Amino acid sequence: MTDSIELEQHYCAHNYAPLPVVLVRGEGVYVWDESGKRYLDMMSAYSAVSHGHCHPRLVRALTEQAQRLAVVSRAFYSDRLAPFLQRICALTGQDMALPMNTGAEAVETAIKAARKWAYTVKGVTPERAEIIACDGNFHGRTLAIVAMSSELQYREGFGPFPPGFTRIPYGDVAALEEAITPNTAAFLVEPIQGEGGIIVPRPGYLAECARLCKRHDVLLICDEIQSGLGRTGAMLACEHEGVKPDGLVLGKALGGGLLPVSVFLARRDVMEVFHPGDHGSTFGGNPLAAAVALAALEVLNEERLVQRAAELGAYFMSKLSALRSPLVREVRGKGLLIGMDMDPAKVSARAVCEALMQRGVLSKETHDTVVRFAPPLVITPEQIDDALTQIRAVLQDLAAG
Ligand code: IF1
Repeated sequence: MTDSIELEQHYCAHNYAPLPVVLVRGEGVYVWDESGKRYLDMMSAYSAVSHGHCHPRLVRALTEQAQRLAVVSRAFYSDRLAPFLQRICALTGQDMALPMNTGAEAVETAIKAARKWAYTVKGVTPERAEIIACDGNFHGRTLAIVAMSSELQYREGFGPFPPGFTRIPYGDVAALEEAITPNTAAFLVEPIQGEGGIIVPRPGYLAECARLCKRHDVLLICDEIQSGLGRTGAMLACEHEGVKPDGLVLGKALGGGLLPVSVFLARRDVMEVFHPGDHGSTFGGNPLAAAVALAALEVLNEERLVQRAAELGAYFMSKLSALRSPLVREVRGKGLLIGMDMDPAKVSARAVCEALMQRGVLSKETHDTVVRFAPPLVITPEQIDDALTQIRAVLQDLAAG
């Protein structure tokens, strides 16, 4: 075992079980370990590195801004925040934005906005607002967010949880209709569930939910922290359904793979429930994050990363399906958010990931059976072919073994 692994195991909380590889450098779709071995990154840090590792244009934006002005708090204006928020509102069709740092912080912001909108605009009885979420959701790790989780491990030992959350089966419109009450403030949903195992709902699901929410004056809030910013082959996954939500949460790739940037976006009447002093964050909207996020949005456009995700994702999924491995139950996903669901009676996703690591491909299992393939959107067809060569070999070896 290397010193780095021993040291990290000694000093770092064991809240993850990392694969036994110590990464020291990243460039584009590749990362290198301390022995100099190169790996093709099929994880992109859970879709935070859609632009590729250390994208030169983004590193330049980071370093130039860091030498000018980095963090001033929002006690003052800066010349960087408005251009970023203007661009992200134009790209998403939302009226206003509230900048935060991590995805969970932006989701918490959405929860607070929905509740305050319910009390002050919709007229819900004070302290009685309800937010509906889905089984298999993942929206972050804070106590209010984990209060919505159906994953026992995310909840065990962390109660008591704040009230006001209802959960329904994912993909079930009738269950949503059933769950809505006069106190319902919002329906919070991932257009495609990431941690839940790359679950793509049937076509029409999100659009029907949007119509239902409109009919009952319930805010539809889409968590696109993982599915957004081109990952599924559209700027936002909800665009595949022609849906414009009342609220939207973005994060991960918004920071260009360099630093945490997230944002809650919404209709003006929703965002205007926030008055000075209601909510905030030391680093939220700092000039450094805003400069990098604006550059990340520009690179997304200039390098046609959304179109690449659509074209290369379709190519990758068709080739994965064509492997016809007896170990694979299903290949599913959208764009370059792909899950290969393994038959647990035959092999674990962890074993596949460990074998892929030996062959220079880095991925991570989600929910025991699913191997996630979510490479940086800058990946080339040749690099996908290289990955497929290794994936095919691993599946053949494991099937033979
Ligand atoms: C972990 C995966 C999990 C997210 C969606 C909000 C957040 C996330 C749709 C919170 C974060 C990360 C967190 C990380 C593992 C990873 C993840 F789906 F991407 F694989 F857990 F579900 N909404 N997802 O995916 O954003 O606060 O982390 O910036 O916690 O283990 P964050």
